[in-house]
Amino acid sequence: VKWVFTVLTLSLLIAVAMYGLAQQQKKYTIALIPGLTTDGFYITMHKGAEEAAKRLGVELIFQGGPEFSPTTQIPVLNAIIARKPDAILIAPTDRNQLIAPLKRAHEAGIKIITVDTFIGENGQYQTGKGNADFPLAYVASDNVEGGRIAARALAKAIGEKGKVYVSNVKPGISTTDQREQGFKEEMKKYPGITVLATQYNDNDANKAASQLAAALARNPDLAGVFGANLFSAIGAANGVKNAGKRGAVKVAAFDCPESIINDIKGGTIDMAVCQHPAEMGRIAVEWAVKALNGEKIPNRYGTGYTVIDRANVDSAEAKAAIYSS
Ligand code: T6T
Repeated sequence: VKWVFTVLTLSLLIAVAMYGLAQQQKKYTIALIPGLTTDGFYITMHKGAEEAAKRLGVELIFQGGPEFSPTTQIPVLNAIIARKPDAILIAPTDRNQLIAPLKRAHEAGIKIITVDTFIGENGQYQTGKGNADFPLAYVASDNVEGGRIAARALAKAIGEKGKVYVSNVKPGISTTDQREQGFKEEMKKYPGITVLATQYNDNDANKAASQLAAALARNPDLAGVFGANLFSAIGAANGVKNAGKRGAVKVAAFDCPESIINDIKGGTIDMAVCQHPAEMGRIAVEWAVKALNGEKIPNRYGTGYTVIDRANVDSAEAKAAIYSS
C-alpha cells in the first residue's frame, strides 16, 4: 500500500509540474492590423507593439492592407481570423463597415482591442449597449481635442481672421471625423474666421495638393489649411509650396513624419500635432496579454500629444515625437 501511495504521489507531482510548465510556455499570438502598412504612423505603432511583444514573450503578427480602406482591410482581417490568434489589435478603417467582420472574430473567442480608430458611435466599449461594444478597449489619442489644438494654433497663425478649410481623408473614419469636429467647434469661437467646405483626398497626398491649388483659385485670399492626417498634411504643405504661397497660407498639420518637421523648419508648416503611436502599440499588447491572463483591463487608454512648432522644433522632446519610416 505504501509503495502504491508513493507512486501515486510522485505521478501527481510530475503532472502538476508539467501543467505548470505548459502554462508558463503558452505563447500568445497577437495580430496587429494597421489602417495601412505604408504609413509612418502605423510603422511607429508596430515598433512599440514589437517592443512589448518581445518583452512579454508574445508572437506578434503585423499584417494590413496597402491603402486605408475597408475593401482592402476586411480580407486581411478574415485571413487573420482564420489563423485563430489569441487577440487582434486593429485600427478599423471605417467605424461602421468593420463592426460585422470584427464581431465574427469576437464570436470566435478572439479578444479585440481597437487602436487609433474605433468602431461604432464613440469608442466607449463594454457598455452593454449597441452592436459595437464588444471590443475590450480603445487605445488612442483624444482626436476631438487634437482638432481643437490645431484650430487654436491656426487661428493664432492667421491673426484670428480669414478663410480656412480642412483637408481630410474621407467621412466614416473615427479619428479624422473627430479631428474635423473638434477643429470646427473650436473655430466657432473666432467670429473673424470662415471655415470653407472640407476637401476629401482619399488619403492621397497628391490629391490633397491639387485641392489646395483649386481652393486657392476659388479663394485667392485663403488664409490657412488644416491637414487632418499625415497624407492630408503633406499634400496641403506641398500645395502651398507649389503655389508659391509659403508663409502666406498657414498650415496646421496632424502627424509627424520627418518631412513635416523639415517643413516646419523651412517655414511652410506652422505647427504639427504629433501623436504617440509607439505608446499605442505598446499599451495595446500589454493590455491584450493582461486580458488573456484573466486580468480585468480598463476600456480606454488615452495617449497624449507633442505639439511641434518653430519654437521647439529642435528640442529633444520634438525629436522624440518624429515617426519612424
Ligand atoms: O493620423 C493617422 C491615424 O491616426 C489616422 O487614423 C489615419 O491616418 C494616420 O494613419 C496618418 O496617416
